[in-house]
Amino acid sequence: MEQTTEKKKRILSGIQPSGSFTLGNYIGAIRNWAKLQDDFECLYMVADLHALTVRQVPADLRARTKEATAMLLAAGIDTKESILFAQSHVPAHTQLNWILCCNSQFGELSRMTQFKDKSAKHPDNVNGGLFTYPALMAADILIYNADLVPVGQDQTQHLELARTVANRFNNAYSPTFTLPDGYITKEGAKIMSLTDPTKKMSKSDDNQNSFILMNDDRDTIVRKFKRAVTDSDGVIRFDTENKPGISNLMSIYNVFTGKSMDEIAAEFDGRGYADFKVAVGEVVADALDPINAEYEKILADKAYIDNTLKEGAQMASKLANRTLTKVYKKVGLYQI
Ligand code: AQP
Repeated sequence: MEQTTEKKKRILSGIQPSGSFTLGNYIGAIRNWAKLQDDFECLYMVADLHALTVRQVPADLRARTKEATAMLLAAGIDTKESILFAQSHVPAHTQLNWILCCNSQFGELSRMTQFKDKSAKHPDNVNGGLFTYPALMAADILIYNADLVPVGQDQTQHLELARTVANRFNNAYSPTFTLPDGYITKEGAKIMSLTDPTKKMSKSDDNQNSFILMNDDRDTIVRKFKRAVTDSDGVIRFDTENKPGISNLMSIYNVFTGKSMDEIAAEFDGRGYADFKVAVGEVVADALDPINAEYEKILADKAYIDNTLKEGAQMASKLANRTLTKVYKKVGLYQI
């Protein structure tokens, strides 16, 4: 009997160890990563090199790379199914980055809104890495010939650039890179800051109350939600334009309970914001508590973490070096 084995599509995604992971990172990325493992061939990367585009305290960056790995494992990344590695452990990324920099145009890189935003946020450190970040991101994706890249809205411009550069390279030399598509997950809602619900919740925010960390304890989680900035009309209704704070809390509650916005509005009808905020805090803590317990166990086992990263880097390098060798040959670098 003829057997048809359809090859799984390959996914690449990364997260910067630029701070401890927030609830935004969990809802928008990590939670989905675990689910994608069944249907796709997944490569997940702790993007330590990308984190360097903003000044980092070396000891903190080192510690956070280890913590990030432990958290990803605790949140369900299974190394029997997926490849988990640190970006700097696979040198082919930076090697391909150079080739792609030489195939990216100054004008294209100048148009990237993240470059403009981060330059404005760190005017004293508008470095070359920040400018060429999208070329490194393109290298991260193209080196594995990833078919799909789960991205938030903030990353679609970078993904488009990766496609442009891949296409340019394929036309200039010969077909080499797969053109990656964005993979938008249904539940990848953008979670907003608790202190300014018009801004994205970000791990590098200076205000500790603006975010929930995945490893915050229950009391901290509930306290932060109690303080969340909302509005004064006292009605629980989903309206991102006029009620961004309440709508953000409703989105979070929806993710963990599966209840629709109408059901949430009905559940808290006439009960006031205080009750609702505590309820949101409780469902978030219920979801994060078991992950945290696992995280603490894994974090205590340095050998396990190091071994995971080592094996991940070996497997990723094998795939990445294959692409890099082809690329080096095609652009005319002398082979010995
Ligand atoms: N608030 C958010 N809501 C939904 N998804 C989010 N992501 C980040 N914040 C939210 C998703 O998390 C993944 C990893 O992000 P990253 O580490 O590459 O950097 P980022 O998007 O810049 O995340 P942060 O937390 O805002 O980091 P900093 O403060 O260092 O810039 C991505 O898939 C992202 O969409």
